[in-house]
Amino acid sequence: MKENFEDMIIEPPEEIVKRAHVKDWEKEIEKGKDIEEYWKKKAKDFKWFKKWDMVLDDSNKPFYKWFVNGKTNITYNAVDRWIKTGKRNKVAIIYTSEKEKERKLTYYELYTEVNKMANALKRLGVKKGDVVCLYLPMCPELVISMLACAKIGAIHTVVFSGLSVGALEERIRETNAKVVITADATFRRGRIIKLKDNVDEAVAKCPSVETIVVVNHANVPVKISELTGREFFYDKLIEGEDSECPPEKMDAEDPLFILYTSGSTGKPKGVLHTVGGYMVGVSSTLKMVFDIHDDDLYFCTADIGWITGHSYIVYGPLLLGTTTIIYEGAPDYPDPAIWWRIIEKYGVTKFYTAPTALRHLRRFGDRHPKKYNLSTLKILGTVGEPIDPETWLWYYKVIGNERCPIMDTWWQTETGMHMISPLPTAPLKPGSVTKPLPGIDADIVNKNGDPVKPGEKGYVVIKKPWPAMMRTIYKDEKRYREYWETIPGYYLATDVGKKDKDSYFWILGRSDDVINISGHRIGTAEVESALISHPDVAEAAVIGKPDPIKGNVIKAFLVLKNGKKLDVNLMEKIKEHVKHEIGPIAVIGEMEQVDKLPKTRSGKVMRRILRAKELGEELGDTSTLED
Ligand code: 6R9
Repeated sequence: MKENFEDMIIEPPEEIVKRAHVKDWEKEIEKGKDIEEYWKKKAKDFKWFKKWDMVLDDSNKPFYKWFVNGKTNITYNAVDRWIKTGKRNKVAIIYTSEKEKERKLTYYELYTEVNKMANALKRLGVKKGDVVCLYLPMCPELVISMLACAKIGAIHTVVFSGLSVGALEERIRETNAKVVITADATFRRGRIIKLKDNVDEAVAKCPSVETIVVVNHANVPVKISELTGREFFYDKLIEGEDSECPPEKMDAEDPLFILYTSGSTGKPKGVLHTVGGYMVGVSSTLKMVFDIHDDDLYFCTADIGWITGHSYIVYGPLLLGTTTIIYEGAPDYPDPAIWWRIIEKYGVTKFYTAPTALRHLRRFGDRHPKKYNLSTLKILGTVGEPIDPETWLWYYKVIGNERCPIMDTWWQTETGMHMISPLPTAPLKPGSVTKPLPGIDADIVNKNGDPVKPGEKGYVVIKKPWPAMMRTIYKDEKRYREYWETIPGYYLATDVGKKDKDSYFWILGRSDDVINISGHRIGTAEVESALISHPDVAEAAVIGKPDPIKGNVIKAFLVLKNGKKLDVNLMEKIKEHVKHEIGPIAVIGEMEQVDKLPKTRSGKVMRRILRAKELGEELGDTSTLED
């Protein structure tokens, strides 16, 4: 944290304040102190088939329940209810891509598409509580499939299309998914990435899968064995289905989706979210933070395969009746102006992206954004990792022309919704996430749970439950409890942060063994187990190494088998292997062969030592080191 940025205050533009839903930021935070009252009011914006009996049930901590006994349906609220209003013919989704192809769906069209798919899923035998795995590129069918699942009460688990066979298989197997919906292929930087082939390979070892549905998305020929009655093309499947489908009356606490994310140890965790609280939390934070109005054109560049896409490309915007853009492709292809061109073309008003993309695009110079009319922009957002003040200021000046407040939103897959973030009417400091949102009680504490002094580093905790919080880790209650029991009573986010003299929060990074690469979470354990599954690798330890664009890359320390030497050839093979097991996001920047790894007496690899040595830092406490 640099002193000068702590003292730099950027006041909100008058125009923004005039229009804002929340005029007085501090007052709203005050109002949010009574969390039950605050979230109860927000819940009134939705259709409930039956009203809840109780806002928050905290009788069985940390298994909190929200809107107890309330009955609703998130798809009904995101789609159905708009077709009886003036939004009926409003564009709900604009799909565009690096090929600059376009497809638009109005709320009414989305309604009929979702209903057809929901009926098709029912016909395939999918019932309330069954899991459907979605392994799809950024395309309208992904949104339609998610909403169709939610409409009939099936639980969706979206697997990011950049993940590969190993990761896909693990997720299908753990969730016992009955149906997998995929596409022939996706494209990135002009390259075709075949998805159906990955599904074939993964599903071969997954007996739970009864049906595979394939979207013909990229016009790539695929093998499909229609004769077995097990594989269908998406278009054929929904052909002739009824375009009406009544919404399943879901309990507020019924599961909505499982989304896997990396943790510090072991396998990725299946974060489970439920219907009612998620709906309320996600849409009301989006409305506050991006100040959503009916005339907005909203563009979030995340992938729907991650939580940002779930909450703030699909559910949040549709629950507010907004037009949301889904973009398929890279930020710099066919040229580094593609996003700026999209902003100009559609007149985007709210733009939400990640620091890694901004750092990358900034490198190409100001001439790309300067070529396009970005004057429709009103509010900008960032998420995924800490944003350095220099990149923040570039975003503010060059993209926002010093007119658009930047919402630096801190949150996690587990939190489901924004947690620490300014509102558009807040005075900003470049690089700070400002303060916990109204209705959120967050703090920076030491390991005993006591607040630290201003300027001191500590752990980010949430002291009270919030509606969109995860309800458990799928099939692993113990790991869920760890979040709330490491510092008893508080939710431990495993991030390190500080508060400054004005009580503004600054997030510094993870406190666990999770590496943040271009805003993607990768667990050291996942990468290590992928490395060890290579036949020539005996032992492996990985650390995150700072990288100016990606935030971090992986450095792997390897002990090899039978006197093997780590030459260029073997390095390539190992990299390919990790790519196959996890996916191209697990970028291995460097590899080093070592004779042995530093370990504790109990045999745990001390990554801290490796990291300190690598980065030329103090080794710290080495008393537990075995050798
Ligand atoms: C939404 C999302 C969560 C981790 C989180 C933290 C980092 C996210 C941030 C941020 C600093 C921000 N993170 N937003 N760090 N400032 N505005 O990214 O979810 O993929 O689960 O990652 O990302 O370290 O713990 P997820």
